[in-house]
Amino acid sequence: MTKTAVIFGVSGQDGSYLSELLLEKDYKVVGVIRRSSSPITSRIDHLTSDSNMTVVEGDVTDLSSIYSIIENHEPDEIYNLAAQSHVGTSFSQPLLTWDVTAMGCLNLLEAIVRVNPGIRFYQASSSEMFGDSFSEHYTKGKFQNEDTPFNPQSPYAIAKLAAHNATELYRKIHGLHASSGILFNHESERRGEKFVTRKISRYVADLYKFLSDHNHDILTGEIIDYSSTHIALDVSKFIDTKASCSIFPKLGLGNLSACRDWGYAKDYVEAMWLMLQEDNPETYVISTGKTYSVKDFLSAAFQAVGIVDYQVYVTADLSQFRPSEVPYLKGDSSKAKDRLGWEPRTSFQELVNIMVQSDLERKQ
Ligand code: NAP
Ligand code: G4F
Repeated sequence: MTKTAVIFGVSGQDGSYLSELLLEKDYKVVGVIRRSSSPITSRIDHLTSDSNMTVVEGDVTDLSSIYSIIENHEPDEIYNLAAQSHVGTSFSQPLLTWDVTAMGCLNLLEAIVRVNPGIRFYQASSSEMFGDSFSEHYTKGKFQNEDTPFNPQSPYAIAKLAAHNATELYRKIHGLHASSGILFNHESERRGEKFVTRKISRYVADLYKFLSDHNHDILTGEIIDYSSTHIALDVSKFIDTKASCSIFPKLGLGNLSACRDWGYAKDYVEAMWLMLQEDNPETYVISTGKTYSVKDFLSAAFQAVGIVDYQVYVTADLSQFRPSEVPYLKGDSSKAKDRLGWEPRTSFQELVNIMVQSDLERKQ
């Protein structure tokens, strides 16, 4: 029988990949978007002609809209991906972050209990909840897993932790099939432009385009034909670094030392779906098990277009440093591997290349 899934947060990075996955699996997908004065569906526009895809307006802070959606569409599964998901922004907008990211989840759980407790529920929890805690003291390994204590370091993480706790509590006290995925950072060519990886991949593509367009002025050595731009092209030997970085605006970044466990979003939405297919609801860490610094990402992204000395293009932007930081994330997703058969498929280098390549194509 055809299943129906409602996705809150369908217009975001993960919402778009999850919609694709569920449509491939012959689900009817009901995607919930917020009312907006301008279009916000660019990530899902390619799906809206599918007869199994419906887009409706709603908001997780508005319980009446949640009731209507559940009553009208009678979903088998609800995925809560809706959030104010930018950690930096949560310091300047803590109350909004709380309302959407914490209360939004509670609203959904309450609606499920009252309308149909049989609906399976996925909560998008976050490795950000671990904050500055890792399990070295507990397991002698510098990684986080389902047993690592949480020590949130931002209003966003506090809100996510409240939602995570509520999901586990409603599982216990109401017997809901409510699962929580503690997902580590996952990126893609659809990543929001304010997150550090996308900020870097876009900059690299813009810089590359600039260097190509201005080859007569700032490139030294042989003038080359950039019309067949591809990622392996080594531009480094053609660049007069001094000249180009004095003309092209630098990339302003905050803390470059933070380490993140970066995976590919397309791999991660599969784990969300797998959790809801299990007989029992659970909490799972989803990660690659490898960690890289922001500096490593910078270096890899610039090298993808053949630029070795990324440092000359980067400058400190004080506004990007956070009042408190999560210094180190590295997840252990053995539980997901054992129980769900889930493993990441995309390496760090592949991820960087996918993102830079996509931004280069967008620029051509
Ligand atoms: P994203 O691109 O920022 O998407 C968030 C989605 O939530 C957007 O569709 C947004 O709509 C929607 N939204 C915001 N406020 C809403 C409201 N009041 N009512 C309904 N929808 C609302 O985030 P993502 O990267 O896809 O992540 C998906 C979820 O996983 C988020 O909850 C995020 O916190 C969590 N998470 C992400 C990562 C990661 O590395 N990507 C890791 C762990 C957890 P608009 O388009 O209108 O803004
Ligand atoms: O890309 P970010 O903003 O991601 P962050 O803070 O790790 O949060 C993301 O991952 C979480 C999972 O752990 C999600 F729950 C959350 O929704 C979001 O998707 O920052 C990554 C690191 C941070 O340490 C930040 O301080 O990069 C550092 N950074 C340095 N310069 C910067 C910048 N971050 C941003 N956004 N912009 C900068 O210019």
